[in-house]
Amino acid sequence: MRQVLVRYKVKAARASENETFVRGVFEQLVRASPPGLRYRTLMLEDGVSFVHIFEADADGNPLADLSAFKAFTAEIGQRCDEPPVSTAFTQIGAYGTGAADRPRLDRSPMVIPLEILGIPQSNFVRAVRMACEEKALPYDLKPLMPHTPEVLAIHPLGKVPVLRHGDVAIAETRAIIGYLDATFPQTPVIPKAPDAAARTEQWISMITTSIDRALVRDYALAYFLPTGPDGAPDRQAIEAALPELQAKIDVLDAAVSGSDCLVDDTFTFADMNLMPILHVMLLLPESTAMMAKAKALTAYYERHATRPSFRNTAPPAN
Ligand SMILES: N[C@@H](CCC(=O)N[C@@H](CS)C(=O)NCC(=O)O)C(=O)O
Repeated sequence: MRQVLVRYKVKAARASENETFVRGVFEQLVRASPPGLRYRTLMLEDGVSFVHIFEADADGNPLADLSAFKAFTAEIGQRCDEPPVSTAFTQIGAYGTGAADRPRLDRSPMVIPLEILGIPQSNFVRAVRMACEEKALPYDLKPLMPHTPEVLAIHPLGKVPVLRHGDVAIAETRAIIGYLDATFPQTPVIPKAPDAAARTEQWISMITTSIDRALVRDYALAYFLPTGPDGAPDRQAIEAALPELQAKIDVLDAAVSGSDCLVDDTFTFADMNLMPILHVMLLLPESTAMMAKAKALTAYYERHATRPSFRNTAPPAN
């Protein structure tokens, strides 16, 4: 039998983040149910000292295979004022520990289902779904059109996506992403380092405003929501959109010509915001021709289109 006690003290500002990571481990443990393991985590009354008590019947560590445990341990050193110290121990006696050993999951944000409301064809809905996939967060998709009553109950302008998480309801893609990263800190989709965070925000802002407008609203929607005679696309609107379409594709091509992602080599929410838009561009003739000439942007798209988060969120074809 292996019995180990681990103690450490986290920075006050990171205590709730640490608690969320720990809750994530217990949530996954309940589902995985590895045999021969008894494991408890205690937070001391100072709110920053943690003690983990680990007992395994066999050698090895059944926690090591859990993605939630990997996420918990990945940056623990950076969260700590006093780093983890492990001590082996021998149990002399125990009484009535069974019920107390059971994790209390009722307050865990992981056990409250995440619901994304919005049609899967929406590039913004897909971006939020990609973030959930990258963060390994299970979610339910409710494929609602904009302006339906359930959407309007959350977004006063009726736009999708909106998010429901228990009593919490949030509108606007960037606000949803902020909530997800704060509530589930594993695999942040907005980097923590100030410089990388700011450059990610810079791209999110540009994509959500100017780039989405030029590529999706003014160009692609002229095809998908046609307003021309006999339900045909409005050719005049399409022609009028082409100069800005080309200008924005040029900007994006330059942005990824020297790096793997929009922000250095880290796949952030800026990329998750952009990839669904590029997918739409490759469905339409003028933008497909422009993409073919934008070599760096095409290579960027092809590189990231293989990611499970992108493949698992493909909208239905039609
Ligand atoms: N600023 C919003 C934009 C979302 C948006 O434009 N969604 C589209 C679907 S891709 C929509 O709901 N359109 C309906 C409308 O604008 O009334 C966000 O970032 O979430």
